[in-house]
Amino acid sequence: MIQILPVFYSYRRCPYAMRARLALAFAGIDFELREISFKNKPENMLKHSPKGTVPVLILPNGDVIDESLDIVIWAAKNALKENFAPLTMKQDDLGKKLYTELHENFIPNLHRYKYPDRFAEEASKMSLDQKAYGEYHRAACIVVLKKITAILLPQKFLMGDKISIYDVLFFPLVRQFRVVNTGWFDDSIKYPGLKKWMTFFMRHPLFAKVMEKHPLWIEKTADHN
Ligand SMILES: N[C@@H](CCC(=O)N[C@@H](CS)C(=O)NCC(=O)O)C(=O)O
Repeated sequence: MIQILPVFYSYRRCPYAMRARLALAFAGIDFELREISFKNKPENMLKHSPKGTVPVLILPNGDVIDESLDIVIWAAKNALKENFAPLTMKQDDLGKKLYTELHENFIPNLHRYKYPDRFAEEASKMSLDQKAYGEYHRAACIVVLKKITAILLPQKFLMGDKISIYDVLFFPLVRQFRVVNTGWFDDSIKYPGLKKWMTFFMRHPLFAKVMEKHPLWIEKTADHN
């Protein structure tokens, strides 16, 4: 019997694609990974999702899910393994608050910490040089990390003792914050709850699996269907 797998358009280092791959992996859902280049996006991907961002998941029935949050929720709802707590955003107020904090506060600050050179005008309005501007936004990220740490102190994961969609949604972004300056992060951020949580994911065999390198997907005419 030929099994038709969902097709997943991905970019290895993209934290949004990462969270979606991780959710699918924790849910035990297999997929055909197609690694793309942003300079030459596959036509089939653009046909199904003209906005041109990864991740894009195309289900065997033709349904397209092209927002990482929706893929994570879909994975949770269709999980084949019981260690993924299938929560949805609507069911949980703390989760909703965390998600808003991540997207409206942490990510914009992370972006400015990571790419201060892209915000020269903003920095000059604040009378800060590039370094000070980056550090200002790094400090804003730390405020969020402290909140996460407080949640993680008495429990293993953000929603309790089981991995939830919120862990999977947050982890790749916190990891990205770390890799902006790994040495500084490892020396300066000593929050035990947060570190334990990060280590759990970083050392998890499924994380290693979803971070495996794949050759660039070469599109053939037949894939345009
Ligand atoms: N809101 C989207 C954001 C995805 C996103 O921004 N992906 C970036 C890569 S990290 C992308 O595909 N960019 C396309 C480009 O740079 O051309 C989601 O969560 O799925």
